[in-house]
Amino acid sequence: MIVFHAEASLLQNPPTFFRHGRLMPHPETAERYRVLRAAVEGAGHDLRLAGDTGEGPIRAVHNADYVDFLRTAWERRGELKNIGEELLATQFPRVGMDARPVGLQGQLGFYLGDTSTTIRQDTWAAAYGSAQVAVTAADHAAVAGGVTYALCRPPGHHAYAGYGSGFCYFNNAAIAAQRLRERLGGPVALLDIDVHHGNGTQGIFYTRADVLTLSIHADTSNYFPFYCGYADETGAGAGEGYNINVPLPHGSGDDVWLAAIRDGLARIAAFAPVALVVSLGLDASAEDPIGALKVSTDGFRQAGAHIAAAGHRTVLIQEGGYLCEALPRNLTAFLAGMAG
Ligand code: Q9C
Ligand code: ZN
Repeated sequence: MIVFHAEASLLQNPPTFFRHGRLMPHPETAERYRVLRAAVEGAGHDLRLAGDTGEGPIRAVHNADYVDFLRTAWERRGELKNIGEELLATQFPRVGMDARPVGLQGQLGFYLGDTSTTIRQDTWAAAYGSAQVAVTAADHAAVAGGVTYALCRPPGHHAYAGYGSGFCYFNNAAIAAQRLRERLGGPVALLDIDVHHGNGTQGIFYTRADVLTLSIHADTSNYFPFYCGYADETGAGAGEGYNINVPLPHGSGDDVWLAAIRDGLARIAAFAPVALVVSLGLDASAEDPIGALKVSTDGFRQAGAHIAAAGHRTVLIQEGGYLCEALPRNLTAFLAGMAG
């Protein structure tokens, strides 16, 4: 399988984040890229560096003011006193607080949704490079068809049009889906099997009927992203009926997860898309350090086989999945399942 990647994924390596009253190791590290890349190299896949298509494909999904903020925030750090290695929001707007402040501290809360998603020296370079991996994979798939894997890092599916959150800055899967939509002219489906609800992706396409979004995830009533991910979120306006959420009970294993994937693929087949984008989180693993489901390595292999059997032109976008012994073998098992 052709695998696109970018060395920029080695940048922006947050050591810690503040949690439960202490500094904890940050799960979303550059080491994830090294481990996932070594896994696909070891499995004999065809690795290629992503190209650079500029900011156009990013701006097709994200608001211009958010893109500009992300590019310039670190350079603006002199606006704040005594700044350390990262810029972190201290206030977040609530519903009804809609004004965009001019100063950097207020904008950090305006453009970043939580305290685990910060701005560091190389955040822009890493997020931009990750998005280019998604665009390159989509462009390849638009021409060649088949299955392409985009080894994106940092991940993307918690990023909305106007702000980042959940370790995500640019929504790589949404960028790929929009690119395929433009290049192929037909409807595109997005299947998100990361253990976390794909809330950013849902938000980006919520009022659109031309991109079907379907997320299978651990129930969010006591799990990130908490405030959405429920089955009654079905889309709005022209998009009514084109967003599907499948929350699963925590601790669910292969049977429940694979049944949800099979049902999801049936819904997607009925939509008849010209391309499928898969938000491929590997954090549904039983061994994932921040996961909530119990999917096995063979479960990932079967998931790949089911998705391949659906027969769509497919772009796989790497999302979450955190360092543990099973992480590299779950990726190679999924890709082996896709390859048949
Ligand atoms: N103990 C993705 O998988 N909560 N994002 C962190 C850590 C945020 C996950 C809690 C989880 C975001 C792409
Ligand atoms: Zn996740």
